[in-house]
Amino acid sequence: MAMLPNNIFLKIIRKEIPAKVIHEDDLCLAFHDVNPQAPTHVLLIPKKEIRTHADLTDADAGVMGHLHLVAAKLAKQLGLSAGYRLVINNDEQAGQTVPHLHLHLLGGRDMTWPPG
Ligand code: DGP
Repeated sequence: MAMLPNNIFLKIIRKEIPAKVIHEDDLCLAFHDVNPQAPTHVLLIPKKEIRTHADLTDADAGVMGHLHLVAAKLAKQLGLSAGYRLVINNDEQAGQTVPHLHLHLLGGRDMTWPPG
């Protein structure tokens, strides 16, 4: 892990900076977003270094499926029975600010569509 770049999520994976972690396993980590956009706003990240959604390869099918299953379990645990939204911002034009692939799990309020 020592050779990995120092983006903020890699530091969280390496426990170099704190986060409110609510799930961790061999493949992923989930923690509360520091700047929540909904009453519940959790980020799910693969431990594997993947910069953007567009960088996914066939080898990542398992970890991406796993992230979705964990998101569904966490949504239940967090009481989001009325609904929730999963968002992946891919690269600059979509608003990705941290260069490590992440799922936003948002819930606890009504949401509009289309998104802004
Ligand atoms: P995105 O814009 O899709 O790249 O989302 C990045 C999210 O990461 C954004 O909602 C704020 C969150 N974030 C940035 N830095 C930190 C941090 O140090 N800790 C936590 N918990 N969240 C962070």
